[in-house]
Amino acid sequence: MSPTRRTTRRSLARRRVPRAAALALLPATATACANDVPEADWSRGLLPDHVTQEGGVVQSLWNGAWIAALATGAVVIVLILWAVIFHRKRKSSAELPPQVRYNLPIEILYTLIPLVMVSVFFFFTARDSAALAQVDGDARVKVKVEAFQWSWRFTSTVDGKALQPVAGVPVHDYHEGPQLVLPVNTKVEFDLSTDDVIHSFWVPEFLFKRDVIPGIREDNPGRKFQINTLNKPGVYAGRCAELCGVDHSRMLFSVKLVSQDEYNKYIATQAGSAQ
Ligand SMILES: [Cu+2]
Repeated sequence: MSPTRRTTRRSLARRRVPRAAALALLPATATACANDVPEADWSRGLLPDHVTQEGGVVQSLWNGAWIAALATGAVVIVLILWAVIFHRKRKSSAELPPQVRYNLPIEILYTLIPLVMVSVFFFFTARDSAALAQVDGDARVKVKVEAFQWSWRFTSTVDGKALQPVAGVPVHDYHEGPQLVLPVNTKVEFDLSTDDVIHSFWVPEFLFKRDVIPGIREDNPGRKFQINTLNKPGVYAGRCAELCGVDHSRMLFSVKLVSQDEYNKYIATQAGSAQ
């Protein structure tokens, strides 16, 4: 290579490397800028930090699934490389390596191993799904969630007394949407309903979402779910996760977790206007 060509290449690389680096950083910075996207963290497998006990169940299922998937992937890659390296056709001879078609023990083995793996995945998924779908009915706070095109109405009932409903309009920022105030360290039951189209109730920090489907009767267990809030006060973004029309993306709300004391003060201000 001539010295001039080498310099051109080097300067080209000098120009391209920072550009590539900037491009690689783009997803990270984009995440940091968007104000309603929870901070991603590799230690949690990119899930947001959960604020409910149930979120902990999802997080551990997620971690377990990744560990199992990566372990499976590693074993498969090692087996492929082993076959490719040690059992390839040699250039020196025209003969094929020994063929193992219709080898019954091997076929039984590679039927049984995936069966066992799928059973293990199924067991943990079914166990955790059942736990997440569990509704005891004795929650201190019960929230009636009504989804509509394109916002939400939240009506909390605390110790049997209904508070004034909180309803919103389509907004660009979740801080401006309707706000559901909930106490920390409390069991909360949700009842989801809608009169128009399918929506989906999603608070990323709950690590949970549930479709809100019109025409589902009140006694259908699919309408309800419960959470146990952790002691993590803060304001968390919520959104509709089912494309439901032109202002779907503006169907934003927030959940504010407050201390028990603060919640009791909040109830006092809301109770007077309750119906
Ligand atoms: Cu919607």
